[in-house]
Amino acid sequence: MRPNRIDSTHATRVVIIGAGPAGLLLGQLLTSAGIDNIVLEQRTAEHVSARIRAGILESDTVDALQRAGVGARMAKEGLVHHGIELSFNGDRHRIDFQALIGRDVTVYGQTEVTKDLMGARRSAGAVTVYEAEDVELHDFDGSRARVSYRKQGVRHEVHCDFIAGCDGFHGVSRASVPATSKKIFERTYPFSWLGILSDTPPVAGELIYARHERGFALCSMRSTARSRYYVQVPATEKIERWSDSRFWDELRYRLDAPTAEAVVTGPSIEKSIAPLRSFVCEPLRFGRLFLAGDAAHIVPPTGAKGLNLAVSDVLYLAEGLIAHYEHGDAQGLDQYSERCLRRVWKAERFSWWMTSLLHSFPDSDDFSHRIQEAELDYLTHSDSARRALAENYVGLPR
Ligand code: RFL
Ligand code: PHB
Repeated sequence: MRPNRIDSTHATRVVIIGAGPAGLLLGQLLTSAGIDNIVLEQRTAEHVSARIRAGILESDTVDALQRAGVGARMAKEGLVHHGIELSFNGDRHRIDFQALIGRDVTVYGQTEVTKDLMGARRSAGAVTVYEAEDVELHDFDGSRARVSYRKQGVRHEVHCDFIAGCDGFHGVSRASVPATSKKIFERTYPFSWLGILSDTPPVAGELIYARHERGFALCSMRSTARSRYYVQVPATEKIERWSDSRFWDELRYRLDAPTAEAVVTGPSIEKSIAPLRSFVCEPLRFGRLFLAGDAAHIVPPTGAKGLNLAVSDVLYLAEGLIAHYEHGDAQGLDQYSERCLRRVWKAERFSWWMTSLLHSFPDSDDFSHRIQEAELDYLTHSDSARRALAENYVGLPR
């Protein structure tokens, strides 16, 4: 068999690469507007719908999912949180979003968002090709783009007007752009997050972000019966070294005493390590290719911004594509990159700041340590400082 032979050719308006939340939401918005699209995903549907990732939705993300017609289960099962708590120096300090800015966040797992979007796509009869191998992008700098892929040994090619690169940080879309056409901004951190999921009641009604000399810890949840906990570990850490009991001991060690005592332990049902990174690729548009979500930018998870940023990119992209198809108006697409980047950089700043505030840096000197303490002290005593945290955490306006 010749490797480059094309066995079948199709056409659509928009090829979406990646069936994560960015790709699936874009598909949902385009399908609802009558714009033909195909989603190409390299993994199986089961894999995509089982990945454990984000947990916190900004109120604008909740509204967007509702407007997109995928909010029914989220409205029933999502937990609305009016604030978060910071734990340090043996005490807990609440940041009351409602009192400070009159807004909330919702706890509803990315896994559930993904399942709701997959269900909507199935009901609409829109095409998703799972297990699409060797996806390649062609001619996106020309007058008509193409995407080729292989499925069960058969090579397909799809002709399209536009390609949406929604294939996450390790995807093929950004990698297909020549290095001379893009500028990369990046910061890596010398630590990762070790996370576990367990069917135990959460230790508190709201999330607790803890700073401790041994490292950061986070108490989160997926429901009133399912907890998600994280501890900071060195970037070189191996998951095999973490039994459940070691994890629970380390978590409790990093929390203030009353919280540590209240932790209900149990077997983990998932355990994984995620590296922390800040990353932005500029611009987000290359001719007929648009990057959205983690394909374009990454934030460390401390500010809970990644999924929310992916949703806001997709809203701008869908608006631009709908204006193009419905009114021949190119402005939204032309301004896509600039509009997204303005928001992206503010989320990058906030996520970097939350990370710097709450983690232990192995190379940190006494000066940096005192600055961290002063920042926490300022937060506990200033409404203005807390309001700045609250408005960023809940989500800046689009
Ligand atoms: P995804 O979810 O990575 O989806 C990309 C999809 O593209 C597919 N793909 C390809 N398909 C075809 N061909 C290829 N060559 C392909 N390469 C890849 C992949 O299989 C996948 O299905 O990107 P997307 O859609 O941009 O969504 C981004 C979010 O997943 C991410 O930002 C969040 O999970 C980040 N994040 C959080 N975000 C929040 O807003 N709130 C949170 O509370 C939050 N917590 C987190 C997080 C991420 C974490 N990890 C694991 C990094 C907590 C953690 C621990
Ligand atoms: C989560 O529940 O997975 C979660 C919550 C808040 C974060 C990061 C992750 O900042």
